[in-house]
Amino acid sequence: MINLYLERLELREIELPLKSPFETSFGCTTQRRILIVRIFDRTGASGYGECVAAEGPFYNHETVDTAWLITTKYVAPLLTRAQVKNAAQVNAALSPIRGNRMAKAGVEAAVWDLEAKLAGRPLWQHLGGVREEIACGVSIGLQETTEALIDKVTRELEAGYQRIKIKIKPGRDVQLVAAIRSRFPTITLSVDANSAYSLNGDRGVIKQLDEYNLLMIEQPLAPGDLVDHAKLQREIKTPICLDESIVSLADALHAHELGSCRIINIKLGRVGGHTETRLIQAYAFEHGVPVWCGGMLEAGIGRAHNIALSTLPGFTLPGDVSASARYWDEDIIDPPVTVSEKGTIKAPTGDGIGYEVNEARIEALTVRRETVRLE
Ligand code: OSB
Ligand code: MG
Repeated sequence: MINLYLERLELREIELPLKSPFETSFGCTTQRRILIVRIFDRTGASGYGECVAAEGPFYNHETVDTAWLITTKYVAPLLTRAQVKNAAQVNAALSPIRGNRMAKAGVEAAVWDLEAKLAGRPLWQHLGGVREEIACGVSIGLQETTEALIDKVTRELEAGYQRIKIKIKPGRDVQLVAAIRSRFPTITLSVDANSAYSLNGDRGVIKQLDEYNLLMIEQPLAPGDLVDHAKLQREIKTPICLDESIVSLADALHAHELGSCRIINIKLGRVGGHTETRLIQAYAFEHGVPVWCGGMLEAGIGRAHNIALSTLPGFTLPGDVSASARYWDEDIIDPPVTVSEKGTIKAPTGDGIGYEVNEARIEALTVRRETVRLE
């Protein structure tokens, strides 16, 4: 393979309003602030990444502003010093930085896109993907009323999505699931609590949820509570899926050995990039733990990276990666991501992320920019 010579990193913040507010147990998002990373090599070729840090430190500790600082002040200098020659070296080059995995992942992903483009093949193939089509589900936020929720579920099922996930929080959980189940007794349904419950305080509610034939209960307890998740998993038949708790291969290994979950949600940003994603999926695959790709309300570049990684062998469950039109009036890639009637997305055939990045639209949406040299 040809060597990479990275020349500069260009960071931008764009503002993109969501079509409708997205509410979880930790808060409500109406407008996204999104960091776009573009990395150029000496020949002028470039690759794109999207940093999935949110506006506030509520899903995890990172934010758009911390990711900006970490990227320009620490990630770029480490990358410069390491003189990486290929994308697989970026993860190790950035390992001196603790945490801040979303900041690292935005940059790492851009290098992977660049490398795949230089190699002249789709990123999904470059990463070792094995399927040309990925299975899609949707994540539906908390709604004003139960009727509004049922309406949304109905529409997403009509669109063909293979799995419905709803957000829950204490006080808005069992009755929502019961309402959906009485209307749709057999659909593939799961819930995501984003760490809103505690083992001792909420055992009763979780045991009630256990009676609704859910595909999984995602992240019921706090991110650090692998031991409590293991206790809970022994008490319920529904598989626990961990999201926030798993930020590395080591976490996946510990969670599996403790019995803290039976399913893992992998997010590119949360785990720090494509290299860590591949390590986690390979470990999970070897140990019979299904994985799926989560979402962070990404614009098109992040969505394209999610599509690519979802083609890896372990990704056997429908993910949260869905159509651009569910989020945005107009995405920042061409064509936008679309979903077939059977609830699938076709992996693109073009080089790298495989979607054209709409540079004019990004320019028009940019509110902040900075360029850092990498040589
Ligand atoms: O926990 O999966 C989550 C969105 C923001 C933060 C955390 C989560 C989510 C989602 C939405 O569930 C997934 C998506 O549609 O992008
Ligand atoms: Mg989640």
